Amino acid sequence: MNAKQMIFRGSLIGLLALASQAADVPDARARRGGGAFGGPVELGPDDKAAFDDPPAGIVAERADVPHGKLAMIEYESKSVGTTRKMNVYTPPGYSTDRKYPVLYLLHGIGGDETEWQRFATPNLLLDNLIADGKAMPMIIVMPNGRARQNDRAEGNVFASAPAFAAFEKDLLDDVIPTIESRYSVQADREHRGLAGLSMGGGQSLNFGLGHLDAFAWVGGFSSAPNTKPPAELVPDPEAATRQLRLLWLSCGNQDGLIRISQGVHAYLREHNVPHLWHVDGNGHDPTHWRNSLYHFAQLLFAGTAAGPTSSSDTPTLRAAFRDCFLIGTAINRGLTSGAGSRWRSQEQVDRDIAQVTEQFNQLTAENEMKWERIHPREGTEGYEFGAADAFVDFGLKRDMYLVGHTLVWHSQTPNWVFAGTNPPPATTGEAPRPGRAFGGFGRGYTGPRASRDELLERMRDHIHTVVGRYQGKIKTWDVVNEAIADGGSDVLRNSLWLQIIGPDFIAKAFEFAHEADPEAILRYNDYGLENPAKRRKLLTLIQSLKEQGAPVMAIGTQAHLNVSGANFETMDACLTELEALGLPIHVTELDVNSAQGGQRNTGADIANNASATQGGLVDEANQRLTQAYEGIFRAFMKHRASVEMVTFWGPNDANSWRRNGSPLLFDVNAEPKPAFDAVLRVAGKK
Ligand code: 9MR
Repeated sequence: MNAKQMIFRGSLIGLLALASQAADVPDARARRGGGAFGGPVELGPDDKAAFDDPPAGIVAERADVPHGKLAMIEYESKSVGTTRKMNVYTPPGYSTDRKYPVLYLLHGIGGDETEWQRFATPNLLLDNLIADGKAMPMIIVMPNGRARQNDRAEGNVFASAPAFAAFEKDLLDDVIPTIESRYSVQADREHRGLAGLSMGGGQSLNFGLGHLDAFAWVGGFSSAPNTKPPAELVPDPEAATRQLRLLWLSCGNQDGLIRISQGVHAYLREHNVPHLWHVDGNGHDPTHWRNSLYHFAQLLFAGTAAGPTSSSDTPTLRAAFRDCFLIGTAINRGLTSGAGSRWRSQEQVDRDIAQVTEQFNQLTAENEMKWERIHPREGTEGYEFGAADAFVDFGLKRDMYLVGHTLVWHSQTPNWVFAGTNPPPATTGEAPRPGRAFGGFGRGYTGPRASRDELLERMRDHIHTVVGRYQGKIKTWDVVNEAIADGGSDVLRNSLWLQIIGPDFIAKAFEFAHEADPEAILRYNDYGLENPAKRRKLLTLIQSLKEQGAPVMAIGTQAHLNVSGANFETMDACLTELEALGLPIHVTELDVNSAQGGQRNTGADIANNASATQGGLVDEANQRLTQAYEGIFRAFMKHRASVEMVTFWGPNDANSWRRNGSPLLFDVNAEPKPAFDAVLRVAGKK
């Protein structure tokens, strides 16, 4: 036996000891504090809980809720050559008039097809979640993961490890076909999940990630050392990113096998494969497994036509464009707090959240990370992270790709940032605009100023603190926003950043952001790039940034459009030229204003917004909006090799900065408009 095998054997013996203990103790709380086994636990900064512990009573048998059924069924396994058993849960009201998604749930080394039932009563757990509207009706299949003639957990359980590997064939060739022939199921990868505990966690990662054509939802709960090395599990991170709907990894921080999951997490993080990493306070025990199933089940199948948040059979943008680009929305604290307000009732907020969860796979912080919000006062005590943290939690819980907006901007930057002891020049270029309502912060400041070095130091501190805090969670940052001048021949806007630091303020911002998170995608973001003159300036700016060696990694084109100018040709021309820069293109703030007042200009400058949404809607607004969206999405699809992300500036009209202009695909009730259907048609899904 070589060293590696010895470690493996040692861990399995640990597992074995545990399995016999745990299996004998129906309530895992009795084992709590039993200490680590399998090795010392070393926790890193990432090893934190993504979810709070569930409330008490998650598996209580409630008289007030409908119950599903559990049935122990038999099947002929060709691969094993025997008749085998599996425990199958069908949800309350199961009917062949409907098709259900299926979760295959695998047990540990000391268990069999009854183990999950003993540890977590998945039937009661799901009955409760479904009744509370937190999980969708699904079938749960609990097979026996020991694929050999005698599949009882008898004798030297350690010796059965190879049979756990052999189960791959039984699962794919016998278990799944049996379920799909006997039950009314949605028989495709989008509606198939695979998860398990301990050895079953390792099996789920090995088989699930090894067969992405069969499973889009994969979970490992305190996965055992049978887990393949991460590079073997995910040899092609890009394909995994594209195909996976959810990859869940969890472990207790008292679990001596946590290094297995930590290793997988580190590799996924390094290769930017989205996944959920949840470390709770348990050991290698049924409490962790039950709680993990509780959280995992709530995420399962979300956003598929049958997802938990889907009130109807509405198809989804995220599914339609899955193979093309990320599709996202900006959201604000009204949504992430989850609470109703004077402007939007609890019911409406619930609907907004459901729509966001169902339709999108990417989120941008609309306002919560702007300087004035996240860093309103000077000094290390001057940061306010609450709302930004809530955004990140909201997104991570939904397994969304997160974008931070925005680090350096002429607007919404508090005056203290620019203030100092140097007298301002006689003329300050851009006319100061009074008042906060028009985003006057920053550019309205006319007092004595900071020096170049002082301002650079403030910028560095801000970027390092904010980007550093969300490292690994926020994947893309708008580093510099709207630095290009609108009219005239100057390339750069005459902002206080430019005046005080000089034109290299942009390159510096990118350098600082890259230092803070070398993995983050850093983008330059601006509006009005559909206008050829402004686009030329952008090309000049990006060339110059490249020459300065600034780590600009993507171009953000906001695309705040008007129905009068939004069409295939204009967007095609815009993307064709942007593409020539050789950088990925992100459409960052898409909306199409249908208000009469908006038809005069294509600016996104906040100061113009009041008039841009006045005058009522243009004639036949809905029809024109539909045509506009159809055209621009055709252009996105034509350029999909370069377009990596399309983000709407709000999920629906009620949540839009231009709500009077009815600019989005969903109306104020979060109901899809005809433009939504047109966009899906472009994707070939309707
Ligand atoms: O939509 C945002 C609105 O809620 C804010 O009041 C405003 C000022 O912070 O910013 C809006 O978003 C802007 C974005 O941050 C940058 N590009 C233009 C957007 C619309 O003005």
